[in-house]
Amino acid sequence: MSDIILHHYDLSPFSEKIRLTLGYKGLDWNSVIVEAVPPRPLLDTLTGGYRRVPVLQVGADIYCDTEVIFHALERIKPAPTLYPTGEGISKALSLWWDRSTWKPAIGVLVDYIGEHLPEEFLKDRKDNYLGYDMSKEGMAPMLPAYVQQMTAFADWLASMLRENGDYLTGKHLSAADLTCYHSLWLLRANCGAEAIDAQLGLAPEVIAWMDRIAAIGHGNKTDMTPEEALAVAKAATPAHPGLGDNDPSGIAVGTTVTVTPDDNARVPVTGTLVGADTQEIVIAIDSPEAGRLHVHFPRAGFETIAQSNSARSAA
Ligand SMILES: N[C@@H](CCC(=O)N[C@@H](CS)C(=O)NCC(=O)O)C(=O)O
Repeated sequence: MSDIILHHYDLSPFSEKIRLTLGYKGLDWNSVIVEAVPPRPLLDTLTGGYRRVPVLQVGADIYCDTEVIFHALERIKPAPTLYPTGEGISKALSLWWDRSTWKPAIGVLVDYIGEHLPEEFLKDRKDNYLGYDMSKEGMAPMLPAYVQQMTAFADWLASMLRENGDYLTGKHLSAADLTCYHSLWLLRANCGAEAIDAQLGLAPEVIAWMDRIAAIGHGNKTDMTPEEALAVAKAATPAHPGLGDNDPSGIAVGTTVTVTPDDNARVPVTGTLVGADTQEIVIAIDSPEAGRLHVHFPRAGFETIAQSNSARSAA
């Protein structure tokens, strides 16, 4: 049985990035479908309360956020690489796309399907995730601006594809392709490809690139229940983080910290620092249900605050 477990739901575009990554790397994986609206008590036990989706689990190691999930899958199976032109360009493009297009994409999406979104979904997204009202009426006043933004950014994709080849950073697919694909996938899948292609003026290069990415597929998955995933975590021992005591702000291993996303769903996860470097932080959490787990986060886009005072002395 594969060690890789993805907690996700079908309509989640951030999950689609990772499903495609699993397909691209030819990895077998276990699929745990979670509710689109919390509560997700078993997933909360695994993450310490991080509330976004997807989450990757490998035994007792839990990876929160697609950036650190990319990295984990790259470690598990280095080839084909997600960083054919280096990590910097892929990560920078990914962060730009996710941060700049998420709200505009939601604005365009709800213009098409907003009336079908249940009240409890909208309330949850406003109160606990986005912090704004994503109903059709709530987003409508800014719709022209959302279309303008998406169109501008999609043009940049076209320019990259014209200059660089089949993929954004060159001849080979990178993590940036999977990221920049996902919100356009969300729109085309839910609103109709023809309508979105016309509204956002998607260039033929962008449409052909999306077709190439869609053709990757999701690889070989096996369904798993949340209870089975929890049992896997409980039976496993976390891997050595292998990052050392290298937090750039001087927080020492052994310190109690909170790790919180800096954009939305700002729920702090509390644990003991077990490893950190400039790109990743790993904290240990303990619970009777899952035993000891190591929870991994990227550094970009997250804030780590020491709660106990055991800062490393500056070298
Ligand atoms: N930066 C995060 C963003 C993840 C994210 O926003 N995911 C959406 C689903 S596509 C989400 O969690 N929505 C709220 C929820 O499902 O609870 C990542 O890259 O994983």
